[in-house]
Amino acid sequence: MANLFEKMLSADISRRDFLKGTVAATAGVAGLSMTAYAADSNLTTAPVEHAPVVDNEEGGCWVSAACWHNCGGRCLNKALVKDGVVIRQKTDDTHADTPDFPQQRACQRGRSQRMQVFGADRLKYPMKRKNWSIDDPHGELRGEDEWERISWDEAFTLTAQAIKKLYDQYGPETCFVLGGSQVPKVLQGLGGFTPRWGQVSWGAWPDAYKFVTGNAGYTNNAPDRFTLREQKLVILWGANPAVSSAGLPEYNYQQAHKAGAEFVVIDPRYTESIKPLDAQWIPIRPATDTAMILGMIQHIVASGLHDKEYLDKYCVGFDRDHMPTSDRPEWTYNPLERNSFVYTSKDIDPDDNFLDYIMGEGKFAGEGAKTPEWASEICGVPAETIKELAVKYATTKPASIFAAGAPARINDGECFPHALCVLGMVCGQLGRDGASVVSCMHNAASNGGPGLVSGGGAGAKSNVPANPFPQKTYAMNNGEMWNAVLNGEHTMYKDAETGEVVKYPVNIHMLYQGMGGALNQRQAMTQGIQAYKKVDFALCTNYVLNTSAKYSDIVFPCTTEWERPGTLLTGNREALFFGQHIVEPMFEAKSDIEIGQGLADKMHELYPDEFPYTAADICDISEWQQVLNKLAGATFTNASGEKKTLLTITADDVKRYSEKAGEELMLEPQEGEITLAEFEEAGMYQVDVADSAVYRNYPFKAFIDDPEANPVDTPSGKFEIHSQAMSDYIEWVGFSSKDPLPVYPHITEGYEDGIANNRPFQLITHHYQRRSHHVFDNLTWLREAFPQELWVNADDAKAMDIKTGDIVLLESPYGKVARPAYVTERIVPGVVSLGEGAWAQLNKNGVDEAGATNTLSSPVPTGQGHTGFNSNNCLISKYEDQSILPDAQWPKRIIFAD
Ligand SMILES: Nc1nc2c(c(=O)[nH]1)N[C@H]1C(S)=C(S)[C@@H](COP(=O)(O)OP(=O)(O)OC[C@H]3O[C@@H](n4cnc5c(=O)[nH]c(N)nc54)[C@H](O)[C@@H]3O)O[C@H]1N2
Ligand SMILES: Nc1nc2c(c(=O)[nH]1)N[C@H]1C(S)=C(S)[C@@H](COP(=O)(O)OP(=O)(O)OC[C@H]3O[C@@H](n4cnc5c(=O)[nH]c(N)nc54)[C@H](O)[C@@H]3O)O[C@H]1N2
Ligand code: SF4
Ligand SMILES: [Mo]
Repeated sequence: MANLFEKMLSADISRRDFLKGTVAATAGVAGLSMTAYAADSNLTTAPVEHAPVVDNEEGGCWVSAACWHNCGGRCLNKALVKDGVVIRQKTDDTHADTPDFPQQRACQRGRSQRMQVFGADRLKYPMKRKNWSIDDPHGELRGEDEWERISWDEAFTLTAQAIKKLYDQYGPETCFVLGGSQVPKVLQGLGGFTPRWGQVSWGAWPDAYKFVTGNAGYTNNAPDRFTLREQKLVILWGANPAVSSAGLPEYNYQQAHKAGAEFVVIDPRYTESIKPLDAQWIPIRPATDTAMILGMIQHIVASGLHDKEYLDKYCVGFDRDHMPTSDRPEWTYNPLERNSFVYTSKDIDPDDNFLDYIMGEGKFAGEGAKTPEWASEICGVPAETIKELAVKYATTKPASIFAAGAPARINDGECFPHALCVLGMVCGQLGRDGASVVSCMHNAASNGGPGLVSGGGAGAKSNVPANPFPQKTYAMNNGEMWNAVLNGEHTMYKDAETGEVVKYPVNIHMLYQGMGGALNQRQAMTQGIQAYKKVDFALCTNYVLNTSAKYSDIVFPCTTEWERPGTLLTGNREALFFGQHIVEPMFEAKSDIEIGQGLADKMHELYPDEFPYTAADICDISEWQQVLNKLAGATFTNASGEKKTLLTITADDVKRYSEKAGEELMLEPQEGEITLAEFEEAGMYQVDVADSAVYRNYPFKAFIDDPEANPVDTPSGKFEIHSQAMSDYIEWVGFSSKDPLPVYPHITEGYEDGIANNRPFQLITHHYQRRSHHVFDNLTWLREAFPQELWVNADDAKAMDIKTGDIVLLESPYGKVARPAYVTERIVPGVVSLGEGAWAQLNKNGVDEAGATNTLSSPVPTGQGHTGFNSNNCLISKYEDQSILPDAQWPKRIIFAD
C-alpha cells in the first residue's frame, strides 16, 4: 500500500489535495459548477474519435470507472490511470452529442470520485472502539470514544464471539440489520436476524399508484423522451430534475420545450430546473398540494371542462352512477414491502361519490365545495392561479404531470398521488396520446419505459438458509425502529375484526449496518443515537467514517467499486455502463463479499458445530468470475424489439481476464453485437432509440383502446377514484387511516399542525448537488462549491434580523441544528429548506452543527409505512454561537493517518 501512496505523491497531484483535502483547489471548483448537459441543444459538439485508451500526453490509460451511487443519474466516468494511480477524470466523449443520441456526461460528484476513493479519510484498517468489549460495552461512549487499530483476524474473532454470545443469550432476532447483504448471510447461518422496511424515496407513490391505476409502474409509466416531445404542456409537480435527476432529464425536457411544450413548476422553492425551461413557477406551501389539486378539479368540473365520457368509461367512484360494486371476486394485492393483502369487493354507498365531495353536495353539504378559494387558504397559491392552471391543463392536450417523490414524501401522503391521478382522469389525460400522470424522478425522469439494456447475473450462489424472519412480516418500519430498539415492540398489522393493532415484541442487542447509512438517513436520528448507545454491539462496514460507523464498536473497512474486479451499472434505460477495475484495494480494505466470507470462516473455526458453513457457503465463485458472468449475460433490445446478447467474448478474452484475476475463469465463447474490447474502450453501450418506434412508451395504451378486454389490475378493473381497497390496506398496515376518496387529509407535522403547536416553520429537505444522500459529503471540492446552508425566505429573515451567512438555530421536539442562512426570495414564507444528507456532528450541547436534517425529523410512521421528510414543524432563531467554520475547512474524519 505504501508503494501506491508513494506513486500517488510523485504523480501530478498535490499532496495536500489528496491527503489532507481540507482546502479546495480553486481551478477545480470552477469546473465543478458546470452542469452535466449542454444548456442549448444547438450546441452539438463535433464528432470525436473514440477516446484513445492510452493518453500519449499523460502516458496513462483511460479506463471506464464506476459511479455507483443512488444519485438519480447514471453516467459515464473515466479515470486516467498511470502507474496504478488515477491522475485525471473525464466523461463521455465516445460520440458526438446530439439531442437524439446524447452523450452520457457525468456531474460534479462523479468527476470528484477520485477524491473519495483516494481520500485521506478512507477507513484503512479494521478498528475497534477502545472502551468496548462484549462483556462491558460502555455504550454511552459511542460516537466519542477513541479507535484502536486491530487486525482482520482480531476483528473477525471479536465479532464472531460477540454475535455468538448475543444469539445464545437472546436468540437470532436480537440482531437488527439496517442494511447490507453479506454479513447478514452469516447471521442467517446462525438462525436469522430482524430486518427493516419502509419506503423513503417515492413517499406514498408506490402503493397509492397501484391501487388507483392497477399498475405498478409508479415511476416508469411516463412517456419516453421522444413521446415527451409531443406533449403540449408539462407540469413538474414538486420535481427538480436539474438537481435530483442529474444527467439527461433536464436536457430532455428542454427538447420537449423546444418542440413546443409549455412548462409549469409547482414547488416551494424557485429551483434550478425552472429557468432553462422558461417555466412558470407556482410557489406552494409544502404538504398542501392535495388541496390545490382539489381546487383545480372543482374548478374544472364547475366550468364543465371535465371529460365525462372518459370518466364513465375508464373510472369508478366519480359520481353516484359509477360506484364500485361487489361483482368482482377477491382481489389480492402483493405490496412491495408487506404481506400480501386480500380485498373482497364491496358495494360502495353511492353517497360516497367524489363529485359530491368536491362540490360540497349530498352527504358532504356541510363541508362546502372544494373551490380554488378554499384551496388557496390552505396552499397559499392565489385562487386565480389555481383556476388558470386548471383551465390550461383541461384544455391543452396532450399534457403530462410529472411529480417527484418529494410532495408525497410527507406524513399521511397517499391522498397526493391519488388526487393527482384523479386530476388526470377528470381531464381525460391519463393514458391518452402518451400523456401521463406519474412520479417521474430519479433515473427514470423524462424518459419512461422498460430498460433497454441489462447486465447478466453474477451467477454466484450462497448456501445458507433464508432468513426465517422475512422482510414482509417481521421487519421493523423506519418510523418505529429506533423506538422498538429502545422500547421493545413494533407494529405488525391492525386486525380488521378486533380493530387491535398487533404488536410484535423484540429484544434488540445488536445493530448491523452494511451498505447504506440508516442512522443519518432515516428519520429521528437523535432517537437513533440513543438506540445505538443502548445496544451491546454495533457493527458497521463502510469505506469512510460516516455516522453509522462513527457510532459503532467494530468497523470493517471495505473497498469501493474502483478497487473491485468490476461492475455493470444500469438505471438509465438506454445505456449500460462498465465500471472496470481501476486500482488495487486501498490499505487493508476488503470487498463486502470477502468480509462476509472471512467472518463465516472465523465463525466456523470457533463454533464448528453450531455454524457448519464456510466462505464458499457465503459465495461460491470468485468476484472476477462474477464480472465475466455479468458481461456474458449482458443484453440490449434491438430495433425490432428483440432482446439480444450484447457482447462477443472470445477464448482470448477469457484468458485475458484469467490473467487479470490470477485464476482460471470459465466461460464458453459467445457471439454478440459488439466485442468485449469495444465495450471496454467505450465504457458503455448506448441504444440508439431514435432508430425505431419500438422504443416508444405509451402507458395504459391497451386499457384505453379497449378497457373491457384489457382491464387494469384493480378490484374493479378500472381506474379507482374511490378506492376502498387502498383505504382498507392502509388501515391494515396499522399506522394511520386513509379515506377511500382523495380528500385533503390531516397531515401530521403539516402546515396546520405547525400553526396549532406553535412551530410555524415547515422544514423541507431537498436532495442536494453536493451529495448523493450522505455519500460525498466529506469531499472538500464539493463542500466548497455547495455549502450546507439553510434557505430562509427574505421577509421572514427581515422580521427576525437574519442575514445571509448568519448562523441560525433550527429546533424541533426531536433535535437541534445550527447552520448559516441563505436568505432568498426563492423560497416561500414560512418554509425553510436544508439539503438532506450532511454527516451529523453534534456539539457538546447536542446541537448538530453539520445540518443533518434527520436530527430534526420525527419518529412517525404513517400510511403505507413511508417517511414524511418534507414537512417537519420547526422554530428558527439566531444562534448564540456565530463561529462555525466554513464547510470546506472542517477537519476530515481521519482515523489512522497512514
Ligand atoms: N431528511 C431526509 N432524509 C432522507 C431523504 C430526504 O429527502 N430527507 N431522502 C431519503 C432517500 S430518498 C433515500 S434513497 C435515503 C438514502 O439512504 P441510504 O441508502 O442509507 O444513504 P446513502 O447516502 O446512499 O448511503 C450509502 C452508504 O453506503 C456506503 N457504501 C457505498 N457503497 C458501498 C459498498 O459497496 N459496501 C458498503 N458496505 N458500503 C457502501 C456509502 O459510503 C454510504 O455510507 O435517504 C433518505 N433520507
Ligand atoms: N443531487 C442529488 N440528486 C439525487 C439524490 C441525491 O442525494 N442528490 N438522490 C436521489 C434519490 S435516491 C431520490 S429518491 C431522488 C429524490 O428526488 P426528488 O423527490 O425530485 O428530490 P427533492 O429535492 O427531495 O424534491 C424535489 C423538489 O420538490 C420540492 N418539494 C418538497 N416538498 C414539496 C411539497 O410538499 N410540494 C411540492 N409541490 N414540492 C415540494 C423541493 O423543493 C424540490 O425542489 O433524488 C435522486 N437524485
Ligand atoms: S449523476 Fe450520479 S452517476 Fe452520474 S456522475 Fe453524478 S453521481 Fe455519478
Ligand atoms: Mo431515494
